Formats: sequence, C-alpha cells, structure tokens
Amino acid sequence: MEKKFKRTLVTTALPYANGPVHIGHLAGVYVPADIYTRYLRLKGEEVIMIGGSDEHGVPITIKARKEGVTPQDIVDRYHKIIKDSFAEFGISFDIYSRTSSKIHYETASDFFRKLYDKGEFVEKVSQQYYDEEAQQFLADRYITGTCPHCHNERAYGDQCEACGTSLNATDLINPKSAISGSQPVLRETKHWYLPLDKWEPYLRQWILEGHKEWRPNVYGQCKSWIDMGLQPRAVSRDLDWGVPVPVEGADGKVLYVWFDAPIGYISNTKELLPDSWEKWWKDPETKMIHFIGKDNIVFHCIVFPAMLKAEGSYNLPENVPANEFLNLEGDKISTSRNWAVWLHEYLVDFPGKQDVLRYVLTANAPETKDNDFTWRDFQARNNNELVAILGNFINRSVVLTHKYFEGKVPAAGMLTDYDRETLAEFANVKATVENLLENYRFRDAQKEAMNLARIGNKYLADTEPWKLAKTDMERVATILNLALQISANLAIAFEPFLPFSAAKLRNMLSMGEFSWEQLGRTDLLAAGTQLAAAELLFEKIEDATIEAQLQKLEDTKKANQLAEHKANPIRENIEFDDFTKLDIRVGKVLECTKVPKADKLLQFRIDDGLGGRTIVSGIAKHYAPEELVGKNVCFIANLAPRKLRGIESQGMILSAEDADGRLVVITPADEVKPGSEVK
Ligand code: B3M
Ligand code: ZN
Repeated sequence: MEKKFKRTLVTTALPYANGPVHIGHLAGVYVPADIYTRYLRLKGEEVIMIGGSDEHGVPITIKARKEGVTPQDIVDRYHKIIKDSFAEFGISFDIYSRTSSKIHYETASDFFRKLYDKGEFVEKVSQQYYDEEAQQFLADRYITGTCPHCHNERAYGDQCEACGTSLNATDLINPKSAISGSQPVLRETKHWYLPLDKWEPYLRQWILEGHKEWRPNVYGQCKSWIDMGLQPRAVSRDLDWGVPVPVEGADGKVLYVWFDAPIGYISNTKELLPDSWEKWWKDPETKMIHFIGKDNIVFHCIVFPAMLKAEGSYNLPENVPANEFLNLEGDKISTSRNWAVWLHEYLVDFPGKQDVLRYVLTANAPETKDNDFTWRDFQARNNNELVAILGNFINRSVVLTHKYFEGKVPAAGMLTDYDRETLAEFANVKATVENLLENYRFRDAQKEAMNLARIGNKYLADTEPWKLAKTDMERVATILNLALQISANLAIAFEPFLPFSAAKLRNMLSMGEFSWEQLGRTDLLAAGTQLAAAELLFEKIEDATIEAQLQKLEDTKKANQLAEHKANPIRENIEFDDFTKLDIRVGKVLECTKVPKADKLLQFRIDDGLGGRTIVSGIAKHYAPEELVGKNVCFIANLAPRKLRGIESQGMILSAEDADGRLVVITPADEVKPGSEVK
C-alpha cells in the first residue's frame, strides 16, 4: 500500500559557496526539484522547496587563504552569484538561505548538543598531522605528498586524483603542509564520532527492505555501503571556520561540514516558517524528498538519516532521487579545469533563453546513467523541437486566429472523426505525465508534454485550415478552436518545465486562473476570448553561435595545456651525444604477471631479439597483465640492472604520463622486429 501524505518538503543539495554554479548543478538537482515542486503547486498541494548555500568546509578556507581574504568574504561573494543564477533560471525556492546565518549556527549547535547530551556520540583520540610553523592541525586537503599506490607526487591527504584511491593523510609518503610547506608532525586530538554501526540494522531494514522503489543507482549504492559494514564517522574537525563544537574543552574545533550542512535544510525551513517549521519535519504526514547528485548519496541516505534517528523526533526522507553526472562535450565537468558551462556566463551569451537550457538539460537528464551535454545537441533540440514543434504550433494557431477571427477564439462547430481521434490522443496526457512526475522520471515526462505539441502540429498540418479559409470558415473555426485548446493545455503542461515560456503563452492566450486539474480538457478557452498579439516563444540558434561556444571550450583546453606545460616545463637542452648514450629498443611482451605483494609492479618477459629479458615496471595500476601480452613496447636496453622486490629488472619500459598521472605504454605504430633500435 502506498502511503498517503498531506504535504511535501522538497530539499535541494546546498551547493558549496566556493565557486559559481554550472549546468551540472542545474541538471543534477535544481531543475528536477523545480519541476517537481512546480507540478505539486500547480496541483494545489501543500509543498515547499528549501535551498541554500553550503558555506563551510576546507575548500572555502583554502580559497580564502590563496586570495588573502576571509572565508566570509569568499562565501559572501559566491552566495550572491549562486542565488542570482538560480533566480534567473526560475528555480522557485521558497527560501534560498545560507549556512553562515545566525539561525543555522544555533540550529546546528543545538542539534549537536542534543545528541551529545543523549550520549549518541563516541569520543576518540587520534593522531593527526599538525603544522608546527602555522600552529594548527591540518585538514586532509591541506596535506600533499606521494601516493603509496601509484607514486603520484601530487596526492592529497584524502585522495589521490591520479589513481582515484581514497587515502588517509598518514598514508602519504613525504607529507607536506600546504600552508607552510613544512613537514607536519603527528599530534593527538579528540573528536566526536557518530556510531553508524549502531544504526546499521535499522538502516538496512529501512532502506533495503522498506525502500525497494528507490532508483537502482541510489539503492545499489546504499546496499554496497551497508554490506561493507558501517563505521563510526567523525563529526568534528580541527578548523577555525565552521560551527564551533558546543561542549567544554572543544576550543579550535568545529562541526564537520557534512554534519552541519544537512541541518541547513532544517535551519532554512525555520527561517522561512518560524512558527510552523516543525510540522514540515516532524509530522509523519509530511513527505520529505532530497534532490541531490550521486556523490551525495551516502550522506543523505545513511549519515543524515542516522543523525535524525539519533535525535529521535524527525522524519526520514521518503525518497532520494539522486542523479548521475552530466559531462560536457565528452569530458567530466571540472571547476578547477574550468570545464563547464557557467550559468552566469550562459545568461550573458543567451539572454532570455533560460527555458532552452532547462529543456535541454531535462531532455538529457542523467537520471539513470551519466550523460553528455554537447552544444550541437543543444542547438538541435532548440531548432528541431522547441522551435519546429512547440513554437511553430503555437505560432500558427495564434497567427491564424488573428488572421481569420480578429484574434478572438472562434466557437467550435461539429467535430469530424479526425477531430475526435486527435482529442482521444491527448486525453491521456495528464495521467501519463502525472505518473512519470510522481516517479521522478522528468525526462520522460517532458517528452510526453512535447508529444502534446506534436499532436497539435500534426493536426494543423493534416487539416490545413489556411486552405479552407476561402470555402469553409465554419470548419476553420472548429480547427482553430481545437488548436487553441491544445495550446492552452500546453501552457499548463509546460509550466513545471518551461516556466518562462508557459507564462508568455498564457499571456498570449489571455488565460486567467489555471490548474493542473484542467489538463486534458477542451474548454479551457471560451469562445470570444480576445488573444494578445502573437509572440515567438523560441527562435532558431545559428551555427555561428554554437561555434563560438565550441571555440570558448577549445580555448579553455589550450589554456589548460599551457598551464600544464608551465607546471611541467621542458628540461634544459642536451647534446646529441647524451641522447645516443640511451639504447632504446622495441620488444614484444611474451608474458606479464603481477608481482606478489607489490600492488604497483608488473613483471614482464620480453622478446628483445637476443634471447629475452625480464623487466619489472610500475604500471600495475594502469594495466591488467593480460592486456599487454603480445604488444610491442619500447624499453631502455642499457639501463644498469637493478633488483625490485627480489627480481632483477633488466631495463625500463617507456610510457607516457598525462597531467593526472595516468600512464600509457608507448608502442610502435606498426609491427617491427623485436630488438629494433629506436632512434
Ligand atoms: N555542499 C556537496 C556538494 O555540493 C555539499 C552538499 C551539501 S547538501 C546538505 O556536492
Ligand atoms: Zn595514486
């Protein structure tokens, strides 16, 4: 039995206020949440949508330090940019606030204190890196060093971005403080931990038994976390930016950003509704839905629910429709590489075209797998769908009404069989779209709405009222009446998806009050209603506009290459004689195996044209042994032999290393005899 709820609380992930927002944010969280909320409002349901900026966390302090300003300066700057971008795109938050607000500090602090008083935390002392020069503990991100797995020298204390392994700062070889550059020392420090292990049986039951309807990607991630066994999680940090830990003897300690951020949903609800916020969080008849991206699943499905459960008086989410990632032109969106379409820039380049981006992002929403945004697809969807189908249909209907009926909705006469068939086709649009929206399938829902325009377009193309105008005005009146009724339906159906265009359309059709329930009806516009002047809803996007965007991305790529070159410049010139000292040869890989207990090393048997040799190479993270067997490789043949893990390595296999530390073995472009020299 599906549960019945009275109202819906929609929360949207709080973006970090350390940079502007891009299309990935919009596609992953804010457009789907906005569609859902607008739909519920249109149905007359009780709903609020909560948003805000996440203003804590180490990256913000790093950025502030780099720029020589305070963290508050940083978050003030980006909170404004982010908030403005969302408003421009019609994301209809009931409140968009921030976690540096007073009410949030109080709420987060009280929440921690309640758990503390109930004995819901465990205290643990651990060893953590301390920078003696800067006199402070170092967050994992503030420590760099060599990755113990792939030997990338630019690994961070929490993760190596070259091989993707998540690390503890104490795993790093040669750790260095990013603040002073000095070598940090280990010191004891006390922190509070939320014992997730205690909640494991509850979470297992609640999610794995109780919420089988969650998206497979969300359910699957939860299952694998729970099956791995949940560990206590530290909820405090040694840092001077954040909500202070509200207990004695916790000087210099703040709440971990992932502890305070989700409480931001509560603080922002309180700020919006100081007198009635509690019913939105504690009344079991409220349905809470978290809209987030896939990298936030564990915090919203496991950690935050455990916090709420530990507190004891709050509801848990009913669903967490997390999206996968949106890529840009085949590459991962990256703030640091500036590989993104920034919303504030889009607004300058495409003024008034917010709905176009909303449409394309929903049409391509990464609901079940990662998806790609390309400018060519953006252009095609605009020109072939928004302009050619939706815009064209509306325009024809309104223009013809002006032409033949002085802009007044004509009364319909007798319906033909074909008219009735058309009506039958769109009679079920409401039920279909509704069902898809209730199940968080926004891209299919939008497709169905578009189908309605397709039906209308086809109807006009088939009935050709412009040809009948001379002979049968009564028939023209019926056709246009029907076309205008379909247009009015479109104004309702598209309100959640394309709010700006839907408003324009309602204005054109002189529609007053409207609601979702009217969808599917053919009496939305009374005969005699005076339409406003026809206005184009969408316009064609030219090739040159798209090429300019592609050029912008090309320039970004070039700038990144240049920066990479600066970080890794060409070494000083050498003489030809220096080069000829190197004896590089081609060899064929005969065998390749893993070196036991060395997760980096592969052992090769190479046909070198001289009876064969053994080479040990540190590329195990990049290749499975069987991938290389039979390949021709290049190797240094006269490198003095040396022992690695007890195996004598007679040479070195050459590979290329990219900026991320990925290794790719060099192979000749054509088949050559083993032993051939490389010059
Ligand atoms: N700020 C992470 C993110 O933007 C984080 C979300 C908080 S939601 C409570 O991916
Ligand atoms: Zn690594």
